[in-house]
Amino acid sequence: MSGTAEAAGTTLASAAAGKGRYFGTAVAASHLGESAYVSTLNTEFDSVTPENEMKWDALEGTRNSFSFGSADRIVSHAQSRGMKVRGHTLVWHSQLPGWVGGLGAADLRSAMNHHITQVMQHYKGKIHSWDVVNEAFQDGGSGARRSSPFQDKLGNGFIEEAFRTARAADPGAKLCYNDYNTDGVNAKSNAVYAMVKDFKARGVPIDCVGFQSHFNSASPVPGDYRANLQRFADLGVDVQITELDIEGSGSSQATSYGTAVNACLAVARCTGITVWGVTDKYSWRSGGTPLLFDGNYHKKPAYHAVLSALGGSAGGGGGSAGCTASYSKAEEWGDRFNGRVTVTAGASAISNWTVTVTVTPPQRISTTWNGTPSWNSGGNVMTMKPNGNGNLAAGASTSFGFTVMTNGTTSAPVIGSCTVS
Ligand code: 9MR
Repeated sequence: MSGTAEAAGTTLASAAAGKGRYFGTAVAASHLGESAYVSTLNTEFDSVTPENEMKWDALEGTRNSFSFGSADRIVSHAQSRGMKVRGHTLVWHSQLPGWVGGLGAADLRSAMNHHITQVMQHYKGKIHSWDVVNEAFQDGGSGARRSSPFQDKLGNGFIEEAFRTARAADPGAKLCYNDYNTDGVNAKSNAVYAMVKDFKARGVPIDCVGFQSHFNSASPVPGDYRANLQRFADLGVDVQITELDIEGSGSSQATSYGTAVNACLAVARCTGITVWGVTDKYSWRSGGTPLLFDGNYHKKPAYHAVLSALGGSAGGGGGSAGCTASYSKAEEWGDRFNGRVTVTAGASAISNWTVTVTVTPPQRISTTWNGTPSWNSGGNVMTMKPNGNGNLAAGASTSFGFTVMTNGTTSAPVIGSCTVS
């Protein structure tokens, strides 16, 4: 099918494809003339989400006058490269032109349905999933709907109506509800869960739920992220990570990214991951350097952690990290399994290295060999260094091993990127 380099899982998209998932990014039409941006996009990703170009204000700033130019540029770029497109977003309280808020209820209803129909028919057959309704719930503990022209004038039923209109407009597109702060189990995600459950029970057309997954130190990857994705999947919808970014740097950012990717991989109906931009320099919160490529399009430790979690590998070249770490499972018994991490030096010799291994509690690492471990206070993150000297010639490899007591949880460990120290 694809070339040998791709088949080996040397890019995010090819590694994710090996796991039956897509790996996408938000894209801005204004950067499609920048060659480093485009080559990173084309090499690493197989799905795109227009970051702003399909929002209501961009497409229908004036009533019934549609401007598809910028969004079309993204869609045709994607189509020419065989990438999927996520549509974002049809009905949202933000980036909504002023004229919409000025309408009375009956007029607003017809404007909403007209907008959905016109936009979806324009892109019919070209969008794999649409965020039909975005961010309709309030933050905090109330579980209430967020105030918006749609909510305030049409009531709760606007969401259902939007999904029914969307199904009629493009029956081939998956229809998603998308939100943030719904990544773990909490009052807001409980409210979305109740809505999806009700939609499924009553036959309201919904196919997927998007979890935006904007994380930082105040809002880290939740411990019950996987469990939350799974409970939605169990309602009979696909789940997608739609806007992933994690503020931070270095190995802690890398570990968080690995955890997020592993959560998706552990849920059979988690069909793909989209990160919210290609490079830190164009991120909506660039100060937090939340993405996988730095401002010079160099791969960050977070990139290597994602690639490794997806089962891919940068190969012997090592990239900018100086060394790479790859994981394989070895022996397995009823209550435990052995893991092996192979550390490979990059283009230059190295004399020391560090790799983190994170297991999912209640898993515990009981034994290690061929390395010197240290532990975080929770006992689930092991930092491994070489025994004695860590000299490795350019391209040379060594490996260490460990035994994971599953305590009922079989998830694979998350291997942080290899750092030369
Ligand atoms: O990344 C988008 C940024 O360029 C826009 O200025 C902003 C305007 O609201 O929207 C950002 O994208 C948002 C997305 O559409 C919905 N979820 C939250 C995203 C980050 O704010």
